[in-house]
Amino acid sequence: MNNAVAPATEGSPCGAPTFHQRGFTLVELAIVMFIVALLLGGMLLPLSAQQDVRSFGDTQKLLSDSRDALLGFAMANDRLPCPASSTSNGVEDPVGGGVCNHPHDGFFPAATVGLAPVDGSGYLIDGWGSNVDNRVRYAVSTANTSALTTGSGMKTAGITALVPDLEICNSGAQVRIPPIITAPDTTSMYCHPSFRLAQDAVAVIYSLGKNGGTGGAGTDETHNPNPRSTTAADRAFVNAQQGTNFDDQVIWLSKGTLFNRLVAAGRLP
Ligand SMILES: [Ca+2]
Ligand SMILES: [Ca+2]
Repeated sequence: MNNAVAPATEGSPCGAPTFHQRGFTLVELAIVMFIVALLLGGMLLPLSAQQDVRSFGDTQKLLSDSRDALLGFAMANDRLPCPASSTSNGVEDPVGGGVCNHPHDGFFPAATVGLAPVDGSGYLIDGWGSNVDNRVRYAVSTANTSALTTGSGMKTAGITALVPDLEICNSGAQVRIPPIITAPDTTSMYCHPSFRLAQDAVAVIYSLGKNGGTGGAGTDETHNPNPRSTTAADRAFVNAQQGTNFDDQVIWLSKGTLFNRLVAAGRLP
């Protein structure tokens, strides 16, 4: 007679295998949630930063396209367009050019030049949003009694006599008041020569950047006309290092580039 008995399996009176089945403890749940929170936080920050990079890049490309559009307009019309005013719906002011009503504190004339994307009022908007603070700004030189914005004005003045006068400083602290200003001239601000990026620009195109709705009154941004600027509009603009106090995106059209294209197109001299 075989009296051998199969060894009992632990916890299984009838011999079937079982597993320990229990839920997570509160401590374990807390640890898991903590790790998930860390992972989500780590993902959200880069996503926000990625959006900023995209907006910055979109705006840079838009500004570059705007400069190309100015060149195209100049070749077709023998002049640059005047900036749009805050009420002209993206159309240059005045229509037809000549002496601009807002040479240093206007908007890119998207409707006149034919460039998009525009907001509901016809203004070109940057990559940071679609409200009024995202409208692309544009300034043009008034040199040679507005020859640059007057039909055939450049040809009449002569290429060697044209002296476009918009200045770009790399620091707002270096925008200077000339020793002598002939009243009522309010457009003679200039850059200290050691802090000057350009002094012969014919046009400046810029975005107020990510802080367009809140910034603009700092040492650097206040020199680029904006809703919170505390300085009068003038011919000097600032393109400082990108950072917490300056996020405007500024490009300009040099006289060399403009004249080169006009000569190549047979419009000058
Ligand atoms: Ca800004
Ligand atoms: Ca200025």
